[in-house]
Amino acid sequence: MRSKFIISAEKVSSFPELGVPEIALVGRSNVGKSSLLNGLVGAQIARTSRTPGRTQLINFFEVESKHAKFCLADLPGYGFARAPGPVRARWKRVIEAYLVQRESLKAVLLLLDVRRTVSEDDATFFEELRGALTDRGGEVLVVATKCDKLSKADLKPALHQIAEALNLEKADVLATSTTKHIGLDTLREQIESIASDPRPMPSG
Ligand SMILES: Nc1nc2c(ncn2[C@@H]2O[C@H](COP(=O)(O)OP(=O)(O)O)[C@@H](O)[C@H]2O)c(=O)[nH]1
Ligand SMILES: [Mg+2]
Repeated sequence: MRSKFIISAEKVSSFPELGVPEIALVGRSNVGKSSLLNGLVGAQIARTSRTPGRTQLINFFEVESKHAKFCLADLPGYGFARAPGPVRARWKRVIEAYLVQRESLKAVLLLLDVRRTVSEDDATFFEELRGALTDRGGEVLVVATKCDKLSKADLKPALHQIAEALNLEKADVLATSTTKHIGLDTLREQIESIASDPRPMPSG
């Protein structure tokens, strides 16, 4: 799989026009977005960090595999409690502009830390995302991250909790770990299948 960093953009006018289907990663700061992106493409192209809330930009990466050519967009983390109001408000504007105006967007991966209880904010955000995506023929994939951090006995109920909070079937929550390479092949296949779907996106 070949991958390369394209651009960091903070406003709609700097989003790249790549002419390929796009899949975005969203989730709270520190949930593992950049790590998952690196795990999916098998290269350290997205910067990971121990300091939450640093990326306020959308980072675009172009990926080409045997089966598909697509773009991955690493979105800034949402919901960091310590961020001042204006920062959160700005985040919301950037994300909303992105979701509404990004015609090539085919799917959003919503990442949730498997150890955290899904909050009402998370559930609301999921519903909003799903509404925005299904309106345009896209989809939201729910990805539980850092599954290596729980014992086998604790993992099952944790995944169940996520599914229940979002009104999903258990099978709709994909368990992943970048450190233990869990779920990455499955997710990669799902992304490639979405990216190579010849059905055109509804326009407008
Ligand atoms: N144990 C474990 N740690 C992870 C995993 N994914 C990410 N991390 C760690 O979580 C921290 C935040 O990851 P990062 O990808 O930068 O999160 P982002 O802010 O959502 O982009 C880093 O210290 C990563 O090494 C995982 O699957 N397992
Ligand atoms: Mg990141």
